[in-house]
Amino acid sequence: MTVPDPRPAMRVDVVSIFPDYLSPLDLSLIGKARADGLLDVRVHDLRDFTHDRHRTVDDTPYGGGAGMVMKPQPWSEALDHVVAQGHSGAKPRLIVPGPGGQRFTQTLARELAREPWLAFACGRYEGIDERVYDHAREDLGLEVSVVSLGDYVLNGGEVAVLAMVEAVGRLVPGVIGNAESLVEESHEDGLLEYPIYTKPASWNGREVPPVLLSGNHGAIAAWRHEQRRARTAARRPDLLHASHGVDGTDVEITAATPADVPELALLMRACWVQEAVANDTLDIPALHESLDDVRESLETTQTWVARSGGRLVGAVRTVRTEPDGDDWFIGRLCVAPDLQGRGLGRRLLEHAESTAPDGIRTFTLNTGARSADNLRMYKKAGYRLVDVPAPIPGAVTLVKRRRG
Ligand code: 6GU
Repeated sequence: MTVPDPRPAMRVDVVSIFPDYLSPLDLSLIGKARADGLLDVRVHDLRDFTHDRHRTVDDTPYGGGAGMVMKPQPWSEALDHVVAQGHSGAKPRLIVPGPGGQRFTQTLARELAREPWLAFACGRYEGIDERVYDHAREDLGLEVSVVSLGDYVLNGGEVAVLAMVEAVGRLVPGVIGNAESLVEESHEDGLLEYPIYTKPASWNGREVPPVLLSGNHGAIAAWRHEQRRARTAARRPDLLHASHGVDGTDVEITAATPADVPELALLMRACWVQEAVANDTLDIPALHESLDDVRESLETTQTWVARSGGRLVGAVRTVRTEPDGDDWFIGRLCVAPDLQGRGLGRRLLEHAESTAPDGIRTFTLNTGARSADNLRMYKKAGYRLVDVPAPIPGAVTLVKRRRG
């Protein structure tokens, strides 16, 4: 038997003129977490803090305009009451739901789940007198956040509080038994979830995708990842970070300009640190290129940059080996570490070859003798190791004849 922790993991206070609106917090997982003592949720009626016969909470706006404004006095007394219940200086973080706030996201839900105490102030009508926010911040010393569920208007904050308490509460340790189910979810890593199926395998003439019945876990993982990517692209392209969509085909290759230099230098440093590790040496000229070196190289070579979704994801440089020679040198071919192995390097290589002027008969490049992935890609692209000493220790030279 487990002994319940005497202190709940999180306390939540909600102030509203419709306390009954929050009764769903007694149900389901959140209700169980309350019963188990993991969440201490207390709902307060704002009208209990009025002093007139009609229990008035609103009045007309100064300066005119539509609708009514929530009066400062009941709100300040309600917040004072909530804060007074804290022990030894503890204070809640105050969340005011409203369409004018910062967006409520999984990231914010995670942040709020780390707070020991949250207080929600549900506004109605056009909102709460601005001085209530000042009172909360300046007199009570609360951190105040206005938070919106999305770009649409609700009649009040109560529905939003239900959503936020559910999203935050389920992240509080112990509320959900299987912590793994928290990880494999839409939004947890920036992509939407893959489609899911259960028995029977054939239902009303509709089949479960065969790969899921194959028992091939690698194939299943690859299929699910592709489903997530495609679904996110279709439904929420705004979520699709460059790194998820890039497959070597949706990149744009353009001539590098001085504006590319800072990003280019950073990308090159990242790529050549990787090379330094693979080849166990710091003696690689590319690794030591400074910002100024990269800037100057734009004048002495033709540099190309690959961008995807605005992000610089690869680069390559070309130069005629001898002023009037027939060899085209391809150098500094690099691809962002998270995007390697998707064909982008090959595309940059083909681009570098395609820009060679008439009279070029061979392509030459260098790479680390132990840079296995690079060597494999270059050989597949038709390059052959040649017995020419490379200009750099530990490097090898590869050559390819131009076709036609
Ligand atoms: Cl948090 N409150 C209200 N009143 N309307 C909203 C909202 C919140 N989020 C979107 N619309």
